Amino acid sequence: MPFVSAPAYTPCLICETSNGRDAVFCKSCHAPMALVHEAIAQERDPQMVSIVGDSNVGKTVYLGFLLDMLSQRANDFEAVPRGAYSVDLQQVVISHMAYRMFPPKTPVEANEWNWAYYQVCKRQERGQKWVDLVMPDMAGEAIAAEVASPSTFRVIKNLMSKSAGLLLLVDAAQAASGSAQPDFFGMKMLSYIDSTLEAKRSKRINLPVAIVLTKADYVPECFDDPRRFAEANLNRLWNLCESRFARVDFFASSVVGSLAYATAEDEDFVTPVPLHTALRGILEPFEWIVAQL
Ligand SMILES: Nc1nc2c(ncn2[C@@H]2O[C@H](COP(=O)(O)OP(=O)(O)OP(=O)(O)O)[C@@H](O)[C@H]2O)c(=O)[nH]1
Ligand SMILES: [Mg+2]
Ligand SMILES: [Zn+2]
Repeated sequence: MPFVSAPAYTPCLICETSNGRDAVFCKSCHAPMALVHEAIAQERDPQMVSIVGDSNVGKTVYLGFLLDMLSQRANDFEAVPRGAYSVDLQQVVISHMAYRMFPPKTPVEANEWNWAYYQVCKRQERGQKWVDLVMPDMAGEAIAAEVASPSTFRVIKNLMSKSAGLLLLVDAAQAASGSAQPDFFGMKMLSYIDSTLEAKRSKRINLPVAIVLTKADYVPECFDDPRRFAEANLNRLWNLCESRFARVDFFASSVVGSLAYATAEDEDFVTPVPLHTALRGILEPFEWIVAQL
């Protein structure tokens, strides 16, 4: 790779395409080039943890609160954002929720996604464990398009092949209501990962996958036993996990304590209004992933 060491060019952290030194986004995959500059300053290869799931499962909300909890040093974690852009997502989510609104839907264009680059430290009895994490907030529609026909969104493919851990978000409320959509989406996602990683048929995939059942406030029994809930309501996904993935665990999460519903006379839809924030099960799946790294 002749360009890599040439000072006028920098390789993208995600897809390794050479970009001009002043490029803001990678010309090939639209990942922010600021990630590269942060990574160079760290002198350590960052690890990617990807948050995937269908549109509207709650990825933006989950990731925003996760980053916020980390920066408030929850559970002996300490997190340092690298670059001001890393704080944007957290800020969008927290400021919307303070006004009792959910944040807007993530745009499908990759250059409009928020990326967070955090140095995260878990204090343990035997010293500290630092991990450099890169977490993009991808749009569910883009993920669905990529899964349906691989390489539509190259950034997603590159991220998946480089991820050290995966958080797969699944809408528990939708699954509990009898819809098969979450189950099928989860299956498609994992079979996409399976083929992207090109693991041998005979061997199970080692990538740690945390399956997060979101909106569990609608289905409280989810918190009691997320595994049992998944086995009963997401049986196809459950079976695929058992046969192809060596490290999987199930978690339930929710960000709201109570909801109200609002509508206007000239509107034919109902908007959920988060009356107060009550975080449950946000940190646990992340903690599990960090322990697996
Ligand atoms: N009851 C409840 N609703 C939630 C929760 N989290 C998210 N929601 C609802 O789910 C909607 C979608 O959440 P987002 O985080 O924007 O979903 P997303 O996965 O980022 O969706 P895309 O950006 O389209 O991919 C929100 O507007 C809320 O109505 C939760 O913990 N409990
Ligand atoms: Mg989103
Ligand atoms: Zn790139």
